[in-house]
Amino acid sequence: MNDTPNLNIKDIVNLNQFALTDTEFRAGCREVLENSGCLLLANFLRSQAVELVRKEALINKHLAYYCVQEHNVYVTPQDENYSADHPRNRKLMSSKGCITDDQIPDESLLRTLYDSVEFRDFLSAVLGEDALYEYADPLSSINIHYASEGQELAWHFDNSSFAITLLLQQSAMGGDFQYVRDLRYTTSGDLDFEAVRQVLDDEREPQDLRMDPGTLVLFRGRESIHRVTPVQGQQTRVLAVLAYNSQPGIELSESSRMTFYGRLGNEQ
Ligand SMILES: O=C(O)CCC(=O)C(=O)O
Ligand SMILES: [Fe+2]
Repeated sequence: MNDTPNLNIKDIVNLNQFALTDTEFRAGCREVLENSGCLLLANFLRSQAVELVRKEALINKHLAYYCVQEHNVYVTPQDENYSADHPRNRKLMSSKGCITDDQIPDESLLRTLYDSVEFRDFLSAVLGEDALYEYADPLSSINIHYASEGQELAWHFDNSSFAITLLLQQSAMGGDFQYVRDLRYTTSGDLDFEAVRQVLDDEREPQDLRMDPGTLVLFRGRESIHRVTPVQGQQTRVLAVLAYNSQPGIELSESSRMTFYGRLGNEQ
């Protein structure tokens, strides 16, 4: 027997607090995202839903692919015009475990939420997109990230213009999401290397978002440098990433899939 009850969006999201279809609520969320680069909705998921999805994620943790990646903050190849310790090139280490969309059960509440028209329309309105589409490859739409003791995501900018995450389990200490707003481009359009250097050398205080499980985060990760601090303690930090595109038919690049998942998803 399937022990996951057949739930829909109203059983998953706290709709009393977050009126996803309400125009004013959407406009308020959009304003916060535009003004701060980040929208954080605590208690977005109902506690029963968090518990179900968290348990499901822990059951599947053994499937995770672990990658350790050396990267600069732009996640790009080195630029020989700058020295190795210049902010453009400085090498940082990140590590995490990840399970992919095809490893998430068909009946998962995460999938119900990801596919929900009400939720997608809400996200589109807040992000200012006409519509949002799932990834065309079988791996990249819904991911679950696991960060165990000592693991961290070092300072970086994302490739994608927005990110949507749901924290499922917090670590006892560390595992904080931190960001500094508006760092990628200066008004003149240049990369602001001095500001990045200050962040890397701990000379600039980041925003620290230590959140509770069930929190939804929308984030403009291409414009704001961010990281997840090293996890401390035995409890793994578990986070769902809901990835969408503003165009249909897009696959995550083969090189990114190999780096983050260790496979392409079309083998067998
Ligand atoms: O784990 C998080 O909260 C953020 C993840 C992130 O920045 C990323 O996957 O690029
Ligand atoms: Fe990121």
